Amino acid sequence: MGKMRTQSAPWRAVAVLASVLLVGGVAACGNSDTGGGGTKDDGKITMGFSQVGAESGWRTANTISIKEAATAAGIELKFDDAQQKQENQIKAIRNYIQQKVDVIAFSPVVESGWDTVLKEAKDAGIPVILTDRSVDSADKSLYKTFLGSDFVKEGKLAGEWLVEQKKTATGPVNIVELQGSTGAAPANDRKKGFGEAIAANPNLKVIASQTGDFTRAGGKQVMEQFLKANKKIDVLFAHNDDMGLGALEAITAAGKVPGKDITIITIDAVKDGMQALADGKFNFIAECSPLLGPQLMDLAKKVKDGQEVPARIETQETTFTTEQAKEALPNRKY
Ligand code: GYE
Repeated sequence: MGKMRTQSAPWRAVAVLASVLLVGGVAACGNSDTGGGGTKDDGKITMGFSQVGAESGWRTANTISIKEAATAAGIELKFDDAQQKQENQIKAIRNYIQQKVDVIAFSPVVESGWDTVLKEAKDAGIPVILTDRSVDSADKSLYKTFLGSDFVKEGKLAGEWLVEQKKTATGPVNIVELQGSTGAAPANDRKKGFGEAIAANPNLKVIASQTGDFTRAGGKQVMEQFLKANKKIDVLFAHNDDMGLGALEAITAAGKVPGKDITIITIDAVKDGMQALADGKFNFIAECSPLLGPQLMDLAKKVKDGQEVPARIETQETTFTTEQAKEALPNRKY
């Protein structure tokens, strides 16, 4: 998984040949203003990447992975941080189209509202790769592939663990949920997967569910409200580690012991989250890997060459208990 290809001489020759063919194709679409078409003919790939923001430890690790992988693959990366705003992402994508980059890749902050700009990229002959998060566009020809996690599965794994933990519970188990950013695929899907899994035990009830925007500050603030409004909270399900980490402060400030008085389940498994799990403050984490850079660069090369790529590439992931976190922590990369 995620093998990087170096620019060996035969590879470069293939790339040059492919790009010559591709330039011909693009020029034929009437997309040429300098005779060079929508792509450069030097065999070098330029990628325009629009990142969601810098809201979490996951995102930081993802950005580093993408930048490092681009350098290692010899791909010129144009990078834009959208500060969690769709309008900024659309602006960045339009800039990349104007600049005639070879490939556009992005992690859509929300699922809806991309058809127009994706169509503009398609009309300009620039392939688009979705990474990390997907879009809800009905027209699948608007992008080449989606590389990322199965967020429904992550929510399900979190819920299934809880069902097993609480299988002997005789009374109601009150759950509060910290959702990710409103409208984001991982927020929608993790909520869905978790909800479906806990339906197996009628004692498990989500009594409050609100967005904490995937940030520590958001997690802390919303958890404070949850604690004020609800006397009995047995479980916190946070859609990412950062919100769970923020909630720890609110829980401690309220005089409760995280991991004991309140069972805490999160998603991501970044180092700080894994440390909280190893310390017994969190109880379970479903992993979501941010190390998508190498696979993304590999895909960019293939797409630029006009090779067929699978429409969906799923990231391999696991889950962690406290014992497993203690074991995994020393070698954790992010
Ligand atoms: O879980 C969260 C981040 O899209 C998978 O975004 C990503 C999510 C990740 O802010 O921490």
